[in-house]
Amino acid sequence: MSKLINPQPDFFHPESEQRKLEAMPYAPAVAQIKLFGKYRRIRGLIMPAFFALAIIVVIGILLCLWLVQLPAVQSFIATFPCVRPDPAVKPGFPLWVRITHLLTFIYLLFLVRSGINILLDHPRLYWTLNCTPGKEWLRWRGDVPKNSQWTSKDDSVTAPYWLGLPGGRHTIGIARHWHFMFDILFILTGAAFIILQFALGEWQRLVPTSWSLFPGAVTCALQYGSLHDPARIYGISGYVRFNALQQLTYFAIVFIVAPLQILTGIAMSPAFDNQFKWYQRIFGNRQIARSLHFLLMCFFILFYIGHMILVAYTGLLANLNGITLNINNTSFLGFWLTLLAVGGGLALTAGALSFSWKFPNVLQKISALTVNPIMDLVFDRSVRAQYKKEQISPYFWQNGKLPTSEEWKRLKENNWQDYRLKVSGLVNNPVDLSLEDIKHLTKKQQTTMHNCIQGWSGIAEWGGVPFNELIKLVNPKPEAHYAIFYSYGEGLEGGEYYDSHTMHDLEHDMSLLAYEMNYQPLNDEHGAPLRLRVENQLGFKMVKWIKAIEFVETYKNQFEGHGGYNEDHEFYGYRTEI
Ligand SMILES: Nc1nc2c(c(=O)[nH]1)N[C@H]1C(S)=C(S)[C@@H](COP(=O)(O)O)O[C@H]1N2
Ligand SMILES: [Mo]
Repeated sequence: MSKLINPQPDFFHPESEQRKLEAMPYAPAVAQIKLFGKYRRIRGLIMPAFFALAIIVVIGILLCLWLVQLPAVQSFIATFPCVRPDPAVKPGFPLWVRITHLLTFIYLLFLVRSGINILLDHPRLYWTLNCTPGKEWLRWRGDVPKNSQWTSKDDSVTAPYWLGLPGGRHTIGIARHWHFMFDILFILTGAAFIILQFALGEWQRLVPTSWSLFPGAVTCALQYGSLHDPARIYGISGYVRFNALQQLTYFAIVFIVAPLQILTGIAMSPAFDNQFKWYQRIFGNRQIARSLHFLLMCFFILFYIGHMILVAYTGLLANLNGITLNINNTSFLGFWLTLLAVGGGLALTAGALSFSWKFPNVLQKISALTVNPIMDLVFDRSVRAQYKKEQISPYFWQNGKLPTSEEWKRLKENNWQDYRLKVSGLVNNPVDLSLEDIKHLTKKQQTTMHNCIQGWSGIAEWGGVPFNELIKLVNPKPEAHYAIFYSYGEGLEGGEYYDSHTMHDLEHDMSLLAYEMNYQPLNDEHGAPLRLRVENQLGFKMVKWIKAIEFVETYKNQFEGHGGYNEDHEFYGYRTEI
């Protein structure tokens, strides 16, 4: 098991911001939204927004009070009641409803907390496919300094412990394990809920069966807005059946918002997008899907707040007794049970957080055993998509620390004349290739989308030698199952950067050793003189500044044994190309 790296809080810890400041030009951590073409600090907008909301609420209430006494509105209310009895709806909340309700709440705690971590790893949201700084509509970092080596990892913001899962340190690996595991539970539980609803003939409580629900919901809004409780007016509480507004809202949450959240989540998957290029276009592109995924999360949070306010307003104790124990009285039992559930849910996420930092490798393994097989069923991870020259991104984020070794600098000074790519290990014909040798091999060019695990993507043209050519040249032995790529560059926490790939991925005709990007020789930031392109994989597996390649039977005895630098240090999954 790899040793635990000290968490390095930075969001609320100016010291490590200071560290970044010393290291390079500074993009400050500050939440901003683009309004009328200019970035504005969210903090400065909170008070105005709060006052605006308060004014809207007051005006809304006055408006409703005025409206409900108009004769025309009164006849509308009489024609379209907020709630009417329906013998098809059985009163009360059966056990399976109460259990799925509770579980979904707990899942959402995990999903929101880990989702915030994932979001903040690339703390910028776009409406465009190109992730060009300055084009974000929402961001938690300032401008990217021009002509600097500000990398996407420098750009990541660390969520505090109380907020992120796991807060306290930049590590999207652990956050993804939690997020994906709970995605699966969320989907399974949601599916069970929907199936049970129909199988047990209880769907009438939720699924609208009449258009009159819509005007009925307007009546409910007028009644709530004029500070009346429809349950009292009609003598039918939510325990017996939902009113029109409740029914439409809950229906939308279960049948529209939650599925949309799942669909936008899937649209962010590079593997899925490679396989079904049409799919991300449903939402526009994967960055729009990412923005929508975030907005839907905000919607869930706002819904939860509104839901709790109304639960309290319409009879807190009775409501909580209904949804916890399926009893319709005003004892305090349901209230305590609800506090227990909320506290318990938060305690579970806190436990998960501490587990993450104590046993990151156990989590990595659990995720590999649960998430991977399911993803294998759903995704064909081997498909790669090509793009057109016109689609090349004007801005392509850089990631990883530029090599600082004397050796790399010396080679660069001499224009790579002395560069030798050492290819060794389980091969019949080990070779040392100069850059010229490599350029004399077959050249292949392709335009593809690079997807960094952190959330950004970029389209670029890559030119280089198909990896198959190298395989032909060195003739690997049958027991060679992986190739390890060593870099001149160091990882974020020091030590050699490396990663490994399966022969299967490397044998694909779009796997390249690239020496060209966008029709130019590879520049320093993007991996000079030689980098890897394995187009069905995420960015972190595309080792830059390649020093040597070794064919091996297993990666398990290399470094920490998880197959790559980020797998070792940030606990990424091994085959995580979803
Ligand atoms: N040697 C080395 N290679 C690396 C990295 C690194 O830190 N060191 N970062 C990886 C990550 S996380 C990404 S997203 C891509 C970024 O490639 P780019 O800088 O050309 O965008 O490089 C990958 N290759
Ligand atoms: Mo990355």
